[in-house]
Amino acid sequence: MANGKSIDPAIVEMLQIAQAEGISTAFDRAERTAPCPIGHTGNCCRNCFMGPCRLVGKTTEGVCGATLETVVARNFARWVAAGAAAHSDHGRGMVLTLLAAAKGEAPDFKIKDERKLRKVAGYLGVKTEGRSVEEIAIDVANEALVNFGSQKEEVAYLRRAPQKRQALWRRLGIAPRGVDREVVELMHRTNMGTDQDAEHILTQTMRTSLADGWGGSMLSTDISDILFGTPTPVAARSNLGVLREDEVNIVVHGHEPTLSEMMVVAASDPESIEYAKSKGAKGINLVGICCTANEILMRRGIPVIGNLLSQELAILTGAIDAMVVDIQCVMQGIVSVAGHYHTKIITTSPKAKISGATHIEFDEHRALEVAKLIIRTGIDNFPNRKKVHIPDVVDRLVAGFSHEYIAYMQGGIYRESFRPLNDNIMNGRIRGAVGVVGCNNPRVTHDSPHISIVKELIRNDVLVVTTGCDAIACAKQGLLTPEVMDYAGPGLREVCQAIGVPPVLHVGSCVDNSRILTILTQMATEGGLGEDISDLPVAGICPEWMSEKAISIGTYFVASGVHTIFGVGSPVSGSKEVTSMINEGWTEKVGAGLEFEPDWQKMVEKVLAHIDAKRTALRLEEYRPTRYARSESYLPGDSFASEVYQQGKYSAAGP
Ligand code: BF8
Repeated sequence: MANGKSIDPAIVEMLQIAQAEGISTAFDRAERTAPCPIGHTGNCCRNCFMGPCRLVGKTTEGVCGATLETVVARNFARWVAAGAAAHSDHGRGMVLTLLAAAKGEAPDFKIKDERKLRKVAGYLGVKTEGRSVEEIAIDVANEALVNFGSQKEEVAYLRRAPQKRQALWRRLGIAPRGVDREVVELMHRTNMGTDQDAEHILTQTMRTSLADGWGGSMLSTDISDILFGTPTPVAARSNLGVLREDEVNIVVHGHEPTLSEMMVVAASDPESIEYAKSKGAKGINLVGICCTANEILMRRGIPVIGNLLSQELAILTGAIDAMVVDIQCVMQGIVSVAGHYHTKIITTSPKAKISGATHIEFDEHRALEVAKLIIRTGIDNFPNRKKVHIPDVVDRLVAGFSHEYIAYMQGGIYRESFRPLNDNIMNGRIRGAVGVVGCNNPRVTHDSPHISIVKELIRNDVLVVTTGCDAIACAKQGLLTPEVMDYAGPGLREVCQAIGVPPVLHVGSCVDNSRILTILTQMATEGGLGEDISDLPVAGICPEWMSEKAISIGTYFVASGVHTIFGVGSPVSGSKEVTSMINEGWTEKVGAGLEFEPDWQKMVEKVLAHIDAKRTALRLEEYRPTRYARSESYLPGDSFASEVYQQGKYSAAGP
């Protein structure tokens, strides 16, 4: 049963247990539930009750006369609206926490990164001279809220993009106003009987996605850094093997760093540890799943035990005393899986409850108190454990590559820049760079496309930056360790060795894809690689996507000038016209297109061809794989045999 479902050995092991115990997970639900063939390709219109209309076979228009293009474009647009709303509502939560912290109403939160606060104040036009940190923070938070709700003004952060890109957005009429307005307008336009021109709908779709990427998400990243610290490299461990048989295991799962950061504090509170000991445990082991894990991994080195498809299987270990969830990517199925074990599922967001779960609402005004209560609830559950089975699978990793650190690592405090990266792309040591991001989807072998693509890219001298569930897949397979350098192409390896970083850089959670926009802007403005993001030899890949959020990210990557390819399947394949509008059409408009390609090898081929075409257009050195690292003193595979790499066992797992 487990065969072919995952390449993660811990998940394969747990799937066998699920089968033996007769417990249903997303893996077998996916097998039982074939995708709806009409909705899958975007052909189903359910925007009014004259339908739903299924535009298949001879039916080429809905009851209202809506054409296939209109229906497919509207469906795509609504995915982007929902994805942008999710990221941005999360971002707004961060801003409200900053405001409460600065006003002294959320005393458990402090401003950790004053330098970043001042930088963000500069972007938002907030005065800093002669003012206290709190005064600046209040104005920054209020200005950020104005940006969320801006009715006419462009989002302030657009000014962080390359000049040429800003001018293009304004010319095309897609420079976004506040994300709240753009999302509402897109929902309005796709309401029955409003915008009925596919291309026009898709243009507003780009505008909405930009309000996410350069608005809601970028603000979320920045405010999280101000509150919790801007990440710098940190060593950590991953996968289910970090669960402890003799400690209280508490998993945080979801997306918001506010609760998870406070959980880190509460879990190390001596009183809580003593309480855990009074219940027979040796201590408290806090670990994470999905993007909230990425947040506390990047800043605190808290272990990450899995990505989207790990959430139910983790419970099957019988070792999780509490799984604490907030928002997004939390499967309802965890409650029924937990019903077979002692695990308590605790929902915490006022926005998200799950029937059958325990709800302990998080309140930033008394954050530590609530976090301690949650920890105590987990501890109280420890004596109820029955059979425990923890797979002996652990890997090591290095995370924490914020865009600030990436600039710093290329020259230190006095000479930080993107010059070395640009120079090495120009001379061909590095062929290009790719952001590999996004979800898991049980319609493909769990983690397999992620890992195959990343390995193939670094082998071809392509620097990889990663976020979200791709980053966690890489973490679980040792691809975020310096050892993996041995298997990078020779030119890329030389550069990474000189700087002292792995060839795969974990830059954060999904809202932190905004860090990639900043990195690309810095590359475009550093000089030598054109003047706009669309000139750069770079691309985006989302191999195992499933979420509306991923579609919003893909669209803002493209609207920012990054050609992007998604795996799994296409939600617009029902219309050739829409498929072409978002690829060839957008390439003409914004210099980048959005493609869907289920075959991972073809994705890599396309991306490499795209990178090489950009190199040619820039008149850069032709990429030659054997040109660099000719010294015989260091050869690929010196430390590990290549069979070891193929088996994915190249990083020696720590305890
Ligand atoms: O926001 S990568 S499955 S966990 S949507 Fe979700 Fe996709 Fe994972 Fe993070 Ni992003």
